[in-house]
Order: sequence, then C-alpha cells, then structure tokens
Amino acid sequence: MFQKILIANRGEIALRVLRACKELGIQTVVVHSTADADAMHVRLADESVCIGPPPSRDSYLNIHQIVAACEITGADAVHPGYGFLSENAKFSDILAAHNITFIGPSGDHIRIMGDKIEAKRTAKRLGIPVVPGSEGAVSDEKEAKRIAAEIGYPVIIKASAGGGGRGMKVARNEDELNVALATARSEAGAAFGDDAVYIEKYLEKPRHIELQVFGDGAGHGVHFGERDCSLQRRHQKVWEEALSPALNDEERARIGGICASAVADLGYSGAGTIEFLYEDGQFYFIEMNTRLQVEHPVTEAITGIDLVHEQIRVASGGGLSVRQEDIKFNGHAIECRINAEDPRTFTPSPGTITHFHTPGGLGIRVDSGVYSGYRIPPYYDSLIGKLIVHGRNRVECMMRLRRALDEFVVDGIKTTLPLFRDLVGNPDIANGDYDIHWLEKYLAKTE
Ligand code: MV4
Repeated sequence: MFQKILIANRGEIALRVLRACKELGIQTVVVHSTADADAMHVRLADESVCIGPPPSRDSYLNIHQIVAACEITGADAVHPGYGFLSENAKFSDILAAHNITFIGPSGDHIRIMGDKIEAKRTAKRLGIPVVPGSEGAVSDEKEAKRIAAEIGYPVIIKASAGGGGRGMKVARNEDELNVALATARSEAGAAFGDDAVYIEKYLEKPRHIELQVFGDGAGHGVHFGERDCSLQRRHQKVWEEALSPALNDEERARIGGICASAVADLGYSGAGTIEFLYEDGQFYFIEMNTRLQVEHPVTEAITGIDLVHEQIRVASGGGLSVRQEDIKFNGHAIECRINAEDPRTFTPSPGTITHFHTPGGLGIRVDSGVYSGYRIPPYYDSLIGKLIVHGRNRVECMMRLRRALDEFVVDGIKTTLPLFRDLVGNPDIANGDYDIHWLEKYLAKTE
C-alpha cells in the first residue's frame, strides 16, 4: 500500500480523496494555488505545497510543479481527481518515469479513449454496441455523403479530439452536410489542433446512460451499474441518478456484462465510465472516461462501495475488493450539483458565502469543501458541493431529496438550489420521464 498520496486537485473532490486516504491510514499531501490557501482540504491535509498563482495552467495543470511537490514530500502516488490532469496521458507517463504511481489507468489507455475515433474503434472491437457511422475519420464530402446515405439522415459530425459535446454539428439532409462537415472540421482544427472528424447517425431523443466500470489491470473487470445523467445544460450535468429509471434488470445485466468483459479484455486498470446514448431499448457507445467522475457518489450510495478506496487498492496492486457477484444494487440515489451560479441563466456567482448550513439525517450525503465565511475564487469551475440522497426506492429518494433541499442554506451568493426545488416537484421528473433535451426545453419554457 502507498505511504503518502499527493492529491492534485482542489475543491470537493480533493476533500473526497483526502477522506479516503485518511480512512486507509495513508499520509496526504495537497498541492494548491495561492487562491486556495484557505480551502478546507488544505487545512485537513498532513502537508500542503503551494504550487503557483491562481490560473490553472500555472498551478493545477503545471506538471513540473506537481512532480517537484512529489519529490519534496516523498509522495509515492498521485490522485488526480477529475478534470485538470486526470485524463492527461503525458502526466501519467511522466509520473511513471519518476517511479510515482498515477492513480488511474495507463497512459496508453488514456490516450486511446482521448481520441474519440480510436475509442469507438476499440469499443466496437471489444463487443460494445456503437452508433452506426463511419469506420474511422471521414476524408472528404464524397465519403461523408456516401456514409450519410447509407445510415440515413439526420447525421452528426463529431471531432475526434473533441468529446463532452465540443465540436459537433448536425446535418438533417444532404444540403446541410457540406456546411456541417466544413464547420466541424475547421472548429476542430482551431480548438484542438486536430481536424479529424467522424460521422454518426444522429439520435433525436436519447437518454445519457453511463456504466461505472473497474479493471484490476490483470484481466479482471466488474461493473457497478449505471447512472442516468440525461439532465444536462450545455453539456454540463445538473442532476444524476442511479440506477436509471429507464432500464429493467435484464437490460442492466446485459450491458453491464458487456462492459465488464470489455474492460477485462482491454487489461484496463482502475475506474472508468463507459458512456452510452440509450434510445428505444438500444445502447450506443459514445465515449469512455478514464477517471473518477463527479457523480460517482450515487453509485457508492446504491452499492455501499467506496470507489476511491477501490482506485487506491487497484493502483497499489492490491486488486479489487469485490467480485461481480458481491456487487448488489440497493435502493435509489440522486445527486444534485450545487453550483455558485444563477439558477436560471447559470451565470457564475463567485463571492463570499455568509452562511452555509447542510441538511442531514438518514440517506443524506453532502460532499463540499465550503463553509460559512468561505470566499469562492473566480478562477475555477462553479461546483461548490453535491447533495446526494439515497432511499429504498425512487419515490422515497425523491421525498427525502425534497426535504433535504428545504434544509439546505447557502447565503451570500446565488446557487442552483432553487432550480432543484423546482425540479423535485415536476411531474416528468417524478415519473423519470426525461431525455437529454428535457432540461434545456424546460428552462426555455419557464424563462
Ligand atoms: C450524440 C447525440 C445524438 N446522436 N451522438 C453530446 C456530448 C457528447 N458526449 C455526445 N453528445 C451527443 N452525441 C449522436 N450520434 C447527442 C449528443 C448530445 C448529448 C448527449 C448526452 C447528454 C446531453 C447531450 C446534449 C446534446 C447533445
């Protein structure tokens, strides 16, 4: 097991990882920018190293400073959290060259999944169902037209270096195809320095369903069920639940089995998320994320398994603590992302939190590093906490969520809490009847 883990992140996830390390009796080092000197995880860590000024590129993304902090403190492993360097293959390689363990998959697996064409090719080879479309990159208009005619309109053009919704263009007929292809390609070139694009059948009303998987790096893989993350705005998840209200046990076991064998066959190590669009009873692979995700607590709630413990165990060579047959799904969990934003326009609202009071009681978890008097710096994302509610079934979970939202107090800044108080009383949400476009339509209607 590791002696000392360096946490290369900030905010609620740095605190989340710190808690796991403490439970496992592992010493902790946190790195932070000058803007985060008074953060909760910095106070709670055994050691802290200030690695630079507020901008991320000078601190949380500064690989050399982070490696130096490992050398100075004698950390033998790094947990990257999510975002920042968590899916940076070069960072993983550099740590390996310094004999420091990256708590995550190999650089090669990160690289494959970061290239969306390569990821899709790999998924298909491993028996994962993918969206019909081009085999690899499309070279020109002629090829795009031929493929679009084959799969039928509408189609979507995606950037191979994109992901998370960046650089996508929909074409509803042949007339729209040339423009979609040209804009997607030039935007991809400008944004990512790689203008490779691929084409897919455009699904009109899918749900976003993602499978939590784990590999031990030695040919074993398990799945921890799915999360439904269909409620998004501008590709930012807002509300996530486990399990999905849309799946039955048979569908879950089938797609879960496929994903678990895929990570096993890949020799994958650590936590991963396999993202699907789900429409009319069919799953279509879109991307795989090679990190712990923001919404991992809903999976922890229904399985009772600490996913950060598992990441640390696997990275240290101790293997997974569970076999597939040990993983049982108990009840239902929902996560609300509490952002320091206007609840309608989502404009960031940094500032000082004058009063912070979190709900409690059975089935309630709040992951947050903020406190009364905390000043939210304007340099980073606006997530200030997550409310995770668990119940024996979805109805109980929703009742408990409504009560928890009533108790939650965040004064001094705007937050997304009022939006969740609206959503929890909405009939479509109560029925689990929503797709990836539901939230944007709802926000447009209730403007
Ligand atoms: C799609 C799609 C429809 N058809 N692919 C957006 C983020 C990226 N991960 C994939 N995305 C989409 N890919 C096909 N073939 C619609 C989306 C999409 C979306 C997906 C998940 C959650 C929210 C979304 C919002 C708009 C579009």
